[in-house]
Amino acid sequence: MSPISRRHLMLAATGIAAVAAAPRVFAQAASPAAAGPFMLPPLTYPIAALEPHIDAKTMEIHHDRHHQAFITNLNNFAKDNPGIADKPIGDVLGNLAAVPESIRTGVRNNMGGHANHTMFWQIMGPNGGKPEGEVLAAIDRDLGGMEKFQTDFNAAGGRVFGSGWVFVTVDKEGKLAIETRPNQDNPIIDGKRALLGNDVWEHAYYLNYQNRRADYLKAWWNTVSWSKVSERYAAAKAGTLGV
Ligand code: MN3
Repeated sequence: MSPISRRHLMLAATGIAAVAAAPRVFAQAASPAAAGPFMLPPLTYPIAALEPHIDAKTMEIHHDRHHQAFITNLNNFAKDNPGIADKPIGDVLGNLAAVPESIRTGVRNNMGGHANHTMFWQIMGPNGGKPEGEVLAAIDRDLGGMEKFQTDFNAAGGRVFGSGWVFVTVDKEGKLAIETRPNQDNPIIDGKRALLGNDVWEHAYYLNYQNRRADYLKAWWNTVSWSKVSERYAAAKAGTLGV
């Protein structure tokens, strides 16, 4: 091969790689470790992995921009208030009265958003499987079985007025309950833990579903990774579930 054609091939390959990698380059550039102490957790699956239920563009905007904005805001708060980064998130959000009044609402919203979305990315994934073992037993015992659970969860998510979340909380005995929270509040504020939850802010579904939140809530179940939910359930009972 001549040097010219080899160079041409290399340029072509570089160009293809650059185009394919563009969205992720943005995400990585937006979360440099040096800018911490708070960092955007990377997705552990490809950005298009949840299609057709959640499209890649929604995931990109949601993860790389919305979640990143919480991280950026928290890092700005931490410049003058490093204490908010020294403790586990549950300790900060579980005792908001100890946060300086000037940043209390900002910490509640942005750290809540960070906690909620960290959980959200974690409990989704391709080939999510079905609930089994202890989690399935708890769903049967506390939530009336899968069908009633999903119906009740979707109904609760549909009733959230404006922006907020629908969660399944889990206590240290492993007992489950459905609850909703406004804005970016997380059950951790009250010392509880979210086993799983769905984001019903419009940014989570508007590109694909527009105003059809009920359709999104129904389709979202296809994205739940039950093995991750099982890990979180075990961690909650062991008292080691962070957010
Ligand atoms: Mn969101």
